[in-house]
Amino acid sequence: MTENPNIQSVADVGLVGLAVMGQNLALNIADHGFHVVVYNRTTEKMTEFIDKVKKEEPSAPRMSGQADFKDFVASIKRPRKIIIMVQAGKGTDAVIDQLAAIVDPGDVIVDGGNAQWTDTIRREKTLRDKGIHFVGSGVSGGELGARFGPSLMPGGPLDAWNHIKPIWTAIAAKVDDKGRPIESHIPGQPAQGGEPCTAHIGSDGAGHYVKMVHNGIEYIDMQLICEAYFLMKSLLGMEADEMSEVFAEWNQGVLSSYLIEITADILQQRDPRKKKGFLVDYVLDTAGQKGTGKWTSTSALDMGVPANAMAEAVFARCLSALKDERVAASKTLKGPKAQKVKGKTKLLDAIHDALYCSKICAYAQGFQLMNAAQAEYHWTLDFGSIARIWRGGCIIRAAFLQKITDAYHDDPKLINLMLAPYFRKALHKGQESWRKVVSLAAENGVPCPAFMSALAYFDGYRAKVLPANLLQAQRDYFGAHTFERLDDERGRFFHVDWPEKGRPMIEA
Ligand code: NBP
Repeated sequence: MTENPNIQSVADVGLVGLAVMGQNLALNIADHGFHVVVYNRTTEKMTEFIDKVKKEEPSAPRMSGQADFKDFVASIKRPRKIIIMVQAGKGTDAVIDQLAAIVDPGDVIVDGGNAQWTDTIRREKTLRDKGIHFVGSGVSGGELGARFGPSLMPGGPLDAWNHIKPIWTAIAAKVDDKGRPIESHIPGQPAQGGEPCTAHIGSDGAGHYVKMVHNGIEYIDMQLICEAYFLMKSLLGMEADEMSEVFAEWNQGVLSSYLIEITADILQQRDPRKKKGFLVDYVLDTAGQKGTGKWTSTSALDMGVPANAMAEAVFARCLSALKDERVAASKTLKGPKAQKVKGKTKLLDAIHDALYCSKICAYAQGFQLMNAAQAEYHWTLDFGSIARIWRGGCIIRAAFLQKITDAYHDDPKLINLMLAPYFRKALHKGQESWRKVVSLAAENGVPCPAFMSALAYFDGYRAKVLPANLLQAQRDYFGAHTFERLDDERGRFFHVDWPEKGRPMIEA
């Protein structure tokens, strides 16, 4: 690259993409003492950002902007470290192509967007062939996480990780020795000490895969909380502020998590427009989605992993989006009318247990999926470490994750989280209530698909016998797909000519 002689290579790191995530990540990096140079395709956004930083941010001396792409690259110290925070997909490819044409072998490009892991595998290989390091790093925690400490899931060559490790460990969320987040939301005064919520996940697309599963778990975690809320509302007639208190109380126990905390907060907010009632009761009941939940479920289907509850959470959003159809159907498709249930405290405790048991199943599915993916893509994933870096910064941060870390620490070859003694005990203790809640919901016509599929997963996983004998017989009947026999060794396949249309059965 022909460099502009007026540009000095002073920046420790460069960042491309100044929408909400890029701006916040740049500020977080500068807060930690690194000099960041930023670039954005639309130059005005960059100049506006730099002007604002100069006026308001304590880290301003460590932030600069460049309008010209070559000057931007030239202003970074070698080996260059360049973070991309642009729209996933075509936007990321466009920036990588621009960078690949001018950076040098040994430089490190980091994609912090929500890339699909297969794209990351492709990009890593293309850049490796040119001698350029590529890291696909999951960044979780939304805009606040990016600003004050996200959970970071980097994948790629170990060499590349070692280059970005000082920055990544500095800017990541921190947890104390009990796994509790240490937070500071004061610009220029980041949280001190603690264990950083980042670790090298594995080669090429491993980081983005794990981030995708994080989002899949986020979908089901949210759906389960919404079902608990809906049961309280439908079967106990509770008002939002009363439910807020229940969630706040649950946040002190085994369910303690960011999502339960924000639920308690949301439910107590009054409507700012009407000045009466609660805001949540005015929010239209249709949920959007950006695709990572769908990717997780598609990946589970591709690999034959029974992540039914995770998929259910995606379908629940799809069903919610059919608002007009649902309103019309509500007038013609009849079902039971939800009856108010007596024994409020007892039912609330049962909903709590149903939520906890379903959550265990959801996480079991997420980890089962990552286990299948590591075999498929030749990664070596450390599940204890993954749970550890999700304890702070990210949307699914929860006290619960420490128990997952402990479970994999005790048994690194654990094949399903439900089998770990701690979780097995919790499932045994909570299942009676869980079943009661699910049957009450069914009897009263209250939809709670995630509670139900999680329970079906639990019962299916622990079933010595399933009706798949009949299913396989059906397959052999119409398609000669063969079957194995209970009274013969595994791997021997049989076919019979079934007595279709009166023919006698012939063992083939
Ligand atoms: P967006 O995903 O909305 O992307 C906007 C940025 O991409 C702008 O800087 C825009 O530049 C740039 N861009 C686009 Br669009 N096409 C480009 C191209 N062809 N070449 C160069 N730049 C291009 O921003 P975001 O919400 O900050 O998210 C950034 C990344 O982080 C995404 O991959 C997202 O999925 C991921 N992520 C987001 C969140 C979140 O909570 N928002 C959380 C975790 C991860 P312009 O100004 O010139 O249009």
